[in-house]
Amino acid sequence: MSELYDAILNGGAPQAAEATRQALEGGATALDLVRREMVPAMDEVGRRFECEEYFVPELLLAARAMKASLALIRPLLASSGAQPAGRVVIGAVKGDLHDIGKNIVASMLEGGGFEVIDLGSNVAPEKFVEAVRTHHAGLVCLSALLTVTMPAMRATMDALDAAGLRGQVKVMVGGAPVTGRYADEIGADGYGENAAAAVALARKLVDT
Ligand code: B12
Repeated sequence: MSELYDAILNGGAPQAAEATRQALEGGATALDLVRREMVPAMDEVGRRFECEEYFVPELLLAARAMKASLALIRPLLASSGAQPAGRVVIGAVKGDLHDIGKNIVASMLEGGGFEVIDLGSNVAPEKFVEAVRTHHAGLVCLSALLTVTMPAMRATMDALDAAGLRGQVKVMVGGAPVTGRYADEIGADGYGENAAAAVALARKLVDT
């Protein structure tokens, strides 16, 4: 693993940005860095958290380092002005502050040619409804990392339904505790395990 992996694991934001710059200059692609360094580093952070080697402060530092790197990578993943493949509203559901995976999905969707409206984290159902209306989005992506925030996905589905928008938007869900079965249960149109799967599924959903 490279310096970027270590920088994220050690929570060094300036080091992560520098390692990202160097790797890009050395010819690495943005996608390579996400897949081979950033996601594995956050997986390791998660593992250390689970076995109590890391605590919340370390998580926050790692997340900050990841963001510093993502800020440099994001523009490279975004498409170069071609006709958008579709318009997507994305956010982490109400109560959920985890936004790293959601940010990666958003960046990859941009890289896949979608126009992405990122509502951030802790997004209330009515905010999703408002954004779909305002931006005439064809796809909504909901992210949840906590089992206790998964019900907010269902609440968001219900809010879209109550607003009469369910017929015009597809909904895709994801996040570590979310499963395909849960997606079916709440009536979502699809579930993606990771950012690459999210892009493939988004393409499929906007085509149907
Ligand atoms: C970083 C982190 C934090 C950071 C978040 C910083 C940030 N800005 O995001 C901080 C410190 C804030 C945090 C806080 C908490 N956390 Co936390 N956190 C994590 C950790 C270590 C990593 C998450 C992460 O970023 N993973 C890396 C990314 C790349 O992966 P990902 O998010 O899964 O996303 C990928 C896929 O899931 C998918 N995906 C994600 N979203 C979507 C959406 C769609 C539409 C699609 C298709 C795909 C998709 O694609 C992504 C890219 O491949 C996880 C452990 C883990 N291993 O997951 C715990 C974890 C999620 N946290 C946990 C907990 C308990 C908490 C706290 C309650 C802790 C506390 N006691 O305060 C709080 C809750 C805060 C809140 N209200 O949200 C638990 C959740 C347990 C559960 N099942 O409910 C975990 C699993 C740790 C654990 N084992 O205990 N956390």
